[in-house]
Amino acid sequence: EYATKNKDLDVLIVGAGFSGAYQLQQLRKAGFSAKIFEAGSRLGGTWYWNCYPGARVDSEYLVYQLSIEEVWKDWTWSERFPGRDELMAYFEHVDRKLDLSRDVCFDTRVTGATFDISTERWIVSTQDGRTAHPRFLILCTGFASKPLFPDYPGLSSFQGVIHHTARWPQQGVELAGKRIGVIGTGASGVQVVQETAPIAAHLTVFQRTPNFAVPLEQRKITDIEQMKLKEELYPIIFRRRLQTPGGFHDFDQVARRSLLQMTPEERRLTLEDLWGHRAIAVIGFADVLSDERANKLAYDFWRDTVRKRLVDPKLHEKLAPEMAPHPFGMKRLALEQQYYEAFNQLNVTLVDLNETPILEITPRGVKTKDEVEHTLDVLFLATGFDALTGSISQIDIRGTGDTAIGDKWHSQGLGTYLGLTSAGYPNMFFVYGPGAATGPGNGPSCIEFQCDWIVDCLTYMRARGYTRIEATPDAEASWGARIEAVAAAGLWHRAKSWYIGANVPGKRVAPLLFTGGLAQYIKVCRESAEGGYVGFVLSGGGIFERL
Ligand code: NA7
Repeated sequence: EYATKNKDLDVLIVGAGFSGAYQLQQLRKAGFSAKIFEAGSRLGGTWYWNCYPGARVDSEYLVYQLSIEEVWKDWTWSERFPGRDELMAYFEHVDRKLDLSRDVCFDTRVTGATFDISTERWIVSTQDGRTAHPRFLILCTGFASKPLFPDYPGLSSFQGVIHHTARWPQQGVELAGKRIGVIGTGASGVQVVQETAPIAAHLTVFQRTPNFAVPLEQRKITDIEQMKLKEELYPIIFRRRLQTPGGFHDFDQVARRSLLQMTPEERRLTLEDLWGHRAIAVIGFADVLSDERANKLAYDFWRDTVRKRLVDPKLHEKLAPEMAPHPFGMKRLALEQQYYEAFNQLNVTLVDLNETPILEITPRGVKTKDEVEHTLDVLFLATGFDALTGSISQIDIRGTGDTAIGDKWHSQGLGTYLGLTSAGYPNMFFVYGPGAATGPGNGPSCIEFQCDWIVDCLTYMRARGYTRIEATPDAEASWGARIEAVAAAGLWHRAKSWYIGANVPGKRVAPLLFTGGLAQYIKVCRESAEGGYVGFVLSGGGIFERL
């Protein structure tokens, strides 16, 4: 049992998704000892937990993978946007290639961590009573690991099957011929709807805000394509994805152009063309996320396109309203496959929660304000997450003061330096969490950069005999101000999204991400490192005991 007597552990990683897996591999390569504590039973992170029917990644396979050659050189993707099962198989492949599991404790949920000033090590505790004493703690907990449950009365009285999408049973639930309900129409809700509409006896969709979903444009990947990628293109794509705002490799064409400045004809043709293969790139135009008029042009095109797909005109205003309830793209756009066509089916009902809010969950189903009881066998809670900060603050983490990090962020607002660290919590890093270029963009791009940055930092410390690193409060304050300033240039504050914490009742509303784009984010992080870790205090006279 290494975890009880591991005084020589350099790093404990929490979480074994994309970040944890890549972080472990890169730390090993650099000669650090590292272990992972993972709450789930397999590798996969968000893909382990989100096993609801229809779960699928909405980043293209080209960029949504690890850049490690051993891994990609003999892995074959089947679809442009892989489904959950394929992603889980990919993680098994990653494990076979890199032998990660030998350093992972599965079914091990980290509940607390305290920094011990005398030893300059973390004391990490788990739900089942184990502890670890690493020099460094790296939270690879992702942006969406704390589900958000609605607080409707009677939730526990429901006699059918009820689960949050991110806590769907691994063994699945029989759905064919069932009366199914879905609360929430974010990316998860949209996927559940399009997957279950064809098989449900009846599907009732409880919608509070319409999703501005755009076509996914799925297709099979050919052998020739894969060969070409492996022979020459993958390394180029992996380098390229760090140079773009969203961590994709091909948005630049769009990013340099202004939607507003195009002639109506040019705009029309450009958008039509985009819709055929890459509709999501519409939020990449230079002005769509920042200029209200450009944003409206994008919305109007989207609305008119969706309306053409809806048979019943009464659905127009509900699914694609004349006036957008919030600016286009300020809540994450889902990528859909026949989502709108589902509402043309006779067995699908849309309940608008603005007209008829949910009063309570009853043993038989969902009761709305019009006194209708929607009887159901299965109820999906696709209600999202306490995103970004929740993944970290659900762990009782205490640094040099006695303040849990969640309390710090709740009372003072988000405090991170570079979205990698927080002042008062030495030797702790987080990946793909708050304060970084976490979204809206491609996960693995940001993740790999951050993990590499952390390994470089630890290597730098080891070479110079430092045992402690901590962000200064000043550096944290100026990074916070920069996040605010960059976000203020966009329209983000005008939507109640998880990007700003507005989806969680009672949560402080403020930008939780660096919205200046990945390339810009990387530049700032590199500048700190190249200047000898500007904004950090490094200390400790000793050397790493083990090395
Ligand atoms: P999201 O995107 O946060 O969506 C949650 C949905 O649930 C959204 O439509 C919410 O409506 C709705 N919601 C939340 N609470 C309630 C209550 N109490 N009643 C009714 N409806 C509610 O989460 P997802 O899981 O879909 O996606 C998360 C990310 O994962 C996604 O962005 C991708 O990056 C992958 P609202 O809009 O707040 O009115």
